This record gives sequence, structure tokens and C-alpha cells, in this order.
Amino acid sequence: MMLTVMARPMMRGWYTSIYSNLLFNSFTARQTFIPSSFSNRPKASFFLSNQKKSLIMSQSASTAVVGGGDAEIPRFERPRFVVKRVLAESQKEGQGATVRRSIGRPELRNLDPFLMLDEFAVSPPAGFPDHPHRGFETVTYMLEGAFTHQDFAGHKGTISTGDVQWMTAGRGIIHSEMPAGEGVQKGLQLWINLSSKDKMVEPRYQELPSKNISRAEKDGVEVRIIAGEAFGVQSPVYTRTPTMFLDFTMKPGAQLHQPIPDSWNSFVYIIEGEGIFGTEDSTPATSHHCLALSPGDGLRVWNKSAKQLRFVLIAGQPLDEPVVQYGPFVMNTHAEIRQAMEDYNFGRNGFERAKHWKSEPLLH
Ligand code: FJE
Ligand code: FE
Repeated sequence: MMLTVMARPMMRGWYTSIYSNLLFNSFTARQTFIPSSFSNRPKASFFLSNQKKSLIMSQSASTAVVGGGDAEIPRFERPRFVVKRVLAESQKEGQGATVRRSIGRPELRNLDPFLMLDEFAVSPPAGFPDHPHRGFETVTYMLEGAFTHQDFAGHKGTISTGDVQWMTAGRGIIHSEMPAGEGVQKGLQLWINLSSKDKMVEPRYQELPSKNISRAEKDGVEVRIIAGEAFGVQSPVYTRTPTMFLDFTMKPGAQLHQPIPDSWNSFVYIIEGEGIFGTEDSTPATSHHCLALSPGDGLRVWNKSAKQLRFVLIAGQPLDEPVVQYGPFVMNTHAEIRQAMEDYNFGRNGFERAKHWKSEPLLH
């Protein structure tokens, strides 16, 4: 009896066949404990050359000038600047799928509470067939095309261009995520860690169709507010780990001053065009680059190019807890990881429905 139960979930499709690949290669098992994440320590200057340090000094002086005559432009005392710029190179994931991973690659770990950001571009029959999650949230934001998800609790849905699915895996989810149309379907998937008190919550979905996503526009800058607040407009999404997720489109010549809570970690991922981030004299950054930002109270951006610039700005309150990740399970201790694998294998503690579930094939 025990054996059949144990064997079953381990014997299925993609997740089984590349199980070890999945667990060991794409996400090296990690154990990280950063007692105090980089954003809430002045020690971040540790990342900086002397040249950059003098830049910070001159920035504070110029801040007052920028905010000077216009009460509407937030004035930052400590504007954030780019501490790391990384190109998200393509890699194979799932079953025949390609992703550009930024957060989660070796150069960009420890952006507490963020575990992974993948820009995916997937055509059928490639995709992400039945696989589990425990201990964190996945946010899927469609950029072009559509994806269908199905889970072991009977949830089934398709998200299309501009839609968001905010999934709290909590104690356990098994689902498939597959392209819903012919040709390339594109989007972003962000993994946000949950605090120890939330890791075993009941799974939950928040679906945000494009038409319900708040937008605001000001001086050549348009923002879609997926989580958090911008230009005085708030998203309805509930984030267990306090998170800001903004999608900005800036016209040529536009400028932006976006406040970010001081102690939060933050980064930018560029989708299209080129922009200047942090300090006005910095080298423009282009699509598929991820920019990790220093601590500070806000971000300044300039589009000095002739084309539109589109990027996401993501920020979150660090959890400051140990992180032990084993592929799709993210917990605080090795014992909890062992427990997660046992629960998954035996169909217990949230994985009960694993025993009798398999996603329906999609017809194309
Ligand atoms: C996963 C490998 C994976 N990025 N982007 C290991 F590929 C996945 C996984 C995804 C994923 C799914 C979508 Cl829709 C978009 C993704 C990785 O499903 F969960 C593990 N554990
Ligand atoms: Fe998934």
C-alpha cells in the first residue's frame, strides 16, 4: 500500500523524467541565511567602488534640485542606484521550454524575499507539466499570448496578455502550466518566498484579468499596478509577503520618480527599449537585463532614447529567515525539506490529492 502511494507521484511525465535535473541543475539546492538582507544595511556600499561612492555624495546634492520647484515630484533623500546589472541568458527548463532567468541565477541570489524571476517564451508542445510547489508564491504575468494552468484541486484557467495569476502555493500545490495557443507565448514568472508562519497556509489563487489591473498615467509614463501603489493608485492584490510589482511604460523623453519603501529589496527587469536607472549619467540598460538596486527611498528613471521603454519594478520586504530550497520546495530547514518530499511522495499534509490527479492534455 505504502509503496503504490509512494511510487505514483514519482512516476509521472516530465516532472519525473527530469526530476533530478530539475532539482539539482536548474535550481542548485541552496541554503542561504543572510541575517540581515543587503538592502537594510548601509553595508551595501560594500558593493561599491570608490567612484560609485563619490557618486552617491553628488546624488544627494542633485536630488534637491530635481524636486525643487515641483511639489508633485517625490524628492528622494537617498535615491536608489544600480548595484548589479545582469543579462538573463536563455536556459532550458520544464519540458522543452526556454526561459531567461534573472533572479535565482548564481549572480542574483539572495534578493530576499525573491527566489526566481523567469522571462519565458514557450510554444506547444513545450511547457511545464504536472509539478509540485510548497512554501512560496508564484506570480505569472502574461506579456503576449496565453497559458493554461490546471491543478489537483480542480482549478483550471487560462491567462492571456496582460493578465496576472498570483498563486500562493502554501502547504502544497501540484499543477501544470502549458501554452494555450499556437506559436510563442510569453510572460514573466516571479517566485516570492513566504515567511515561516505562512509557508503551510492553504493554497490560494488571486486572478487579475488585464481589465481589472489599475493603471495610472502621468507625463509620458504609464504604469500598470499589479501589486503595491504608484501615482496614488493601489492594487487590490493581497501580498502575504509585502511586495510591490509595477509595470512601467515610458515614452521617449519621459522621467520617473517612484518611491520604494526604504528597507525593501528591489530590482528592475527590462522588457523592451533602453533606459537610464538610478543616476542620470549611468550607462543605459536594455531588454533582458536585471538591475539590482541599492537601498534607498525611491528610484529615478530616464528614457533618453527614441523608443518606448518598458520595465517591471519589483520590491519586497525581506523576510530575514534561513532559506533552504530544493527545486520546487522552499522551506527554512533541511528537516522541513525532507518532510516536504515525504509529504509529496506519500500524498500527505496538503498533497493528499496528488494520489489521484493528472492534468488533462490540452488540445491544440
Ligand atoms: C519549476 C523547473 C521549472 N520557470 N516560468 C523547476 F521550470 C519549474 C517551472 C517554471 C516555470 C513555469 C512557468 Cl509557467 C514560467 C517558469 C520555471 O514550472 F517549478 C521547477 N521546480
Ligand atoms: Fe509551477
